[in-house]
Amino acid sequence: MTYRLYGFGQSGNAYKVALYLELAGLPWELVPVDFFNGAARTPDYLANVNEMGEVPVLVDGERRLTQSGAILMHLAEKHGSFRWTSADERDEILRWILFDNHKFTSYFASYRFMHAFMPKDPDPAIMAFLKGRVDAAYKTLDRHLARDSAFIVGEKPTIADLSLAGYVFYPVAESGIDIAASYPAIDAWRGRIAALPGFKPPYDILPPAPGAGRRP
Ligand SMILES: N[C@@H](CCC(=O)N[C@@H](CS)C(=O)NCC(=O)O)C(=O)O
Repeated sequence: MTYRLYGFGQSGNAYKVALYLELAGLPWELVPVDFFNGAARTPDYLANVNEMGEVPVLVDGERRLTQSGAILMHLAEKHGSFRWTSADERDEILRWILFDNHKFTSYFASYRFMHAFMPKDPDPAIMAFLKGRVDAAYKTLDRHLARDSAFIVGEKPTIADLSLAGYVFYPVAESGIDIAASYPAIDAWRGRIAALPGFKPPYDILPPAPGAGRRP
């Protein structure tokens, strides 16, 4: 069985799933989504692919899964790679995946999208607000990694790491946020992820969709 993943290169949320599939050595193929030309908003997509109008979507046989966190939980449960080893660890992983979805990925992805991929220049007040939220979330993870462990939950990588790593490998020019300069513990942690066998950065796994914004 070959997994089918709906995604595109600029989507760090799709990258989270693609990275799992690559690192776990599972067979998969991309269903490219022409995102910047509205492909995820068509009536057909909403009715037959994802009612939330989002990528990623993973097709696993008869099942169609959405939400990167739920997909990662499903894959870890099924295949064992990057899985929890106890109920407590599972709770910790879920806690960090929720933090990622609500704060860490969410604000960064919005900021980057407006910085690089919108057709018009963004409103400076909105950018200032988002930048403050990005900084708070990144500082939270930076403190956690500086204090606690090599990976997000313990000394081995789990799906929590793959989730939080969704957006940290894109070129600095896309967001204007230099992780290496501002968040040293995150920078060291992403180096440990990049050292995992089979690792590839986002655009080496997923080709970018055409038509994105005005820069870089
Ligand atoms: N929490 C979701 C977020 C997915 C998401 O926001 N994907 C973006 C692309 S990276 C999207 O499809 N956005 C469409 C929209 O927000 O309308 C996940 O982790 O899968």
